[in-house]
Amino acid sequence: GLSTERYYTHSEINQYLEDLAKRFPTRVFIKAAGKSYEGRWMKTITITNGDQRTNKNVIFIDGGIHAREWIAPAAALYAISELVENFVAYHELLLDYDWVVLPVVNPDGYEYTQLSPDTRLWRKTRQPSSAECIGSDPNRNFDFHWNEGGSSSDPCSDTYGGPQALSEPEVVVLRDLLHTFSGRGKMYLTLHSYGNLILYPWGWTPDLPETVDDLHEVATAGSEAIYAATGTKYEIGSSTNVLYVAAGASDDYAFHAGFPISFTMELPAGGPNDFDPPPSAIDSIVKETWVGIVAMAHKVVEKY
Ligand code: 0X9
Ligand code: ZN
Repeated sequence: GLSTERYYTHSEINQYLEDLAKRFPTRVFIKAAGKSYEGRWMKTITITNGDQRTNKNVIFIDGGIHAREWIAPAAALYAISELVENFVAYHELLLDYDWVVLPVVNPDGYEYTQLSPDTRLWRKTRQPSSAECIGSDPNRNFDFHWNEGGSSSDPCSDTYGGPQALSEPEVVVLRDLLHTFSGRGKMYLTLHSYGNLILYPWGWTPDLPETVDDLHEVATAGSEAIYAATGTKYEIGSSTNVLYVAAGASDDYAFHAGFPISFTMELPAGGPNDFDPPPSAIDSIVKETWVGIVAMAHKVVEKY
């Protein structure tokens, strides 16, 4: 089973996915969606109830767009472990829905942050961005209102949007994946840290989407469930209004691509630099996050 007592390496994460597929071959499918710049496989896991129905609705979760936000892949893995290893508890959430999870969108960056304390706070990809500097911010690199706010044009900055939209291979992989669910994709959830926020579109403009009431209702279900379970408070609202303008992010892209519900969930901070909850804190954070995800999924299943 999954350990919530430590952070996994990227290869351990891929190995965990493969092991699940071996143990539960009728319900779990692995797809190699593409490769990162440095050649690491980006694998998705599709979790079904095994009824072999195709064209079900889809809930898509990713984590690890930002390298240093280790709690995000950990929370994605916990979601996977619950849905697969404890699946009788989630009967309704798998009846008309498949769940697809990409636990680490930026595996090169994730591995780089695990190399040494000096590299622990790396955020970006690892593709050279200029003669001097490495990496673009994958969450500024999607081709929707790209470079229209909240991105830096300095290749050495942590929020460099890239030389052009979709310059990062990992972003192309995620973008292409999102399009394969067009029509079926009902909720897109991207896990980040930190801040205790459930953010919905838009992140490129202060204007709110027409369907803001639906977004707010589903987000509220998540924050209320978490508060009831642990007393942790999450703030909800549009990315621009609650946080800041940041165009070219995956949540706006997924919403624009047809997911009616699209959230960035900023998980709790921890550790000396806020991006490093100690291993002893993983278990409670990922369990609490899962409570919120389940509540939001129930709302989605009821609405769509
Ligand atoms: O800035 C980001 O990419 C996200 N925050 S983080 O601290 N994890 O880097 C927030 C993204 C919110 N969504 C949009 N602005 N579209
Ligand atoms: Zn982030």
